[in-house]
Amino acid sequence: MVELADLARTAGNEVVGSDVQARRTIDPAHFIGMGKVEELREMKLEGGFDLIICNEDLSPRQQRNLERELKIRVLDRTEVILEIFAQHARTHEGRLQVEAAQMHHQLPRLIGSYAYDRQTGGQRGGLGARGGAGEQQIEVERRRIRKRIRDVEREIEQVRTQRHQQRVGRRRAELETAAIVGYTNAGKSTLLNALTGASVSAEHRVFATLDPTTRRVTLPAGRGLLLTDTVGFIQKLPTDLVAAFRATLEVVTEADLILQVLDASSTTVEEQAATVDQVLADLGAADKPRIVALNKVDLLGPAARRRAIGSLSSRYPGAVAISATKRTGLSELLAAMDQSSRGDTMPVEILVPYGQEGVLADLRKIGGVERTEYVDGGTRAWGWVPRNAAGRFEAYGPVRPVSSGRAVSPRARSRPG
Ligand SMILES: Nc1nc2c(ncn2[C@@H]2O[C@H](COP(=O)(O)OP(=O)(O)OP(=O)(O)O)[C@@H](O)[C@H]2O)c(=O)[nH]1
Ligand SMILES: [Mg+2]
Repeated sequence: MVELADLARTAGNEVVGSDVQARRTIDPAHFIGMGKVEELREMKLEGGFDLIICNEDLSPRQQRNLERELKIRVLDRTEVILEIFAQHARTHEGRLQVEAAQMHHQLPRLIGSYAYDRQTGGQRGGLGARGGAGEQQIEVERRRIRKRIRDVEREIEQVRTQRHQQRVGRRRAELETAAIVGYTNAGKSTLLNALTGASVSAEHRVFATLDPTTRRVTLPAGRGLLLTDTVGFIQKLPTDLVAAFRATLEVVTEADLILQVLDASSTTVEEQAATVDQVLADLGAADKPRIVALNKVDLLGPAARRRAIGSLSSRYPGAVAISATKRTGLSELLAAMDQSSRGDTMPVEILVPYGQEGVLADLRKIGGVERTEYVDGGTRAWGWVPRNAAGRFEAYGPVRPVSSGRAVSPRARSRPG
C-alpha cells in the first residue's frame, strides 16, 4: 500500500487516505464487500476525494459496478502504472508501447451504460472525469481502437527491427554489453551517470526512467563495455506492460552481463531483490553472468551496513557495496564487471612490431592487456580477447583457448614464463 501511494503520487494525485479490507473471498461483483462500498459512499459524501485506486487488478465488471455505485472514478494498480508510463515515456518507441498497452487494457472496459471516456482520460495527463457514451458510439470506438492497435503494433515491430539492426551493428564493433537492472528508485540511473559521466535524470520517485540509455564505460584493463540503464522493476508489474516493454527489455535478454542494483538502505530490500530475480527469470535472463551492487550504503551506519551486506552477500555471493552518489566502491565494481563480463574469451600473447601500436590499442578496446614488455622487434603483450574476435590477432602470435571456460581471473591465467 505504501508503494501504491508512491505510484499514485507519481501519477499526479494527492493521497488523502487508504483502507484495507480483510475478506476470505473476493466479491465477484464489486471486488470489495457491499458493506465497504457503503462506507466508501459515506466517506465520499463527507468530501475529500474524487478518485479511488485499488491495489489489485479489478475485472472490467467490478470496476464498472464500483464506479456506478460510488459515482466516482475507480482505477486499479495497472491503470495507475499505465498512466505513469503514459506521462513519462519520452522516446517514440516507449510512447507506442504504452499506447498499445493502454488500448489493450481499455478494450474490454468499453462496455455498459456508465462507460467513461477512457481513451482521453488516459492521455490527458491527469486523471480527469470521463463523459458517458451510447452503445453505438461504443461500438464505433471499439472498432477504432482495434484498428489503432494493429497500426501501433505494426509500427512497434518496425522500430524493433531497427533496434535489432543497431544491436547487430554494436556486436560487429565487438563491444560487450551490460544491462543495469533493479527495483525502481534503487539508483540505476545515478550509477550509470557515476560510471560513464552520462546525465540521465535521477530522481527520488518511482519510474524516473522509462526509456533505455546506453553509454560506454571503460573497464580497468582499458576495454570498453556498453552499459544500458533500464526501466525499474516493481512488484506486480502488469503483464500488459511487461509484454509492451518486451522490446525495451530485450536489452536485458541480449546483454552479456547483468548489473543488478539493490537499494541496501531500503527496509524492503529482500522483497525488492526477490521481485528483480523473478522478473529476470521471466525474461529468461536468470542464468546470465551477474554482478550485484549493494547501493546507498552511505545511508547506513556501520552496524546496519555490516548486517545488510552480510545478509545480501549470502544471497548474492561477491556482491559489491557501493554508493553511487558518494562514488565509493565504484572501482571494485568495475573490477568485478571486468572479471565477470569476460565470458567466452581466450588468452593471447602477441608481438606487435614497432610502428603498429594500433594493434595494441585494438586489443585494449575489445579485449584486455594484462602485461607488456618492450623487446627486440616490438612490444610483447599478454592479454585476452573475446573468442569471436580472436582471428584479428592471430597474425601477431598465439591465441589459445581457455581450458576452464569463462570468467578466469588474470592471475589464474596461464602465464608465459
Ligand atoms: N544516499 C544515496 N542516495 C542515492 C544513491 N544512489 C541513488 N540515490 C538516490 O536515489 C534516488 C533514485 O535514484 P535513481 O538513480 O533515479 O534510481 P533508478 O533506479 O534509476 O530509478 P527508476 O529510474 O525510477 O527506476 C535519487 O534521489 C538518487 O539521488 C546512493 O548511493 N546514496
Ligand atoms: Mg532511473
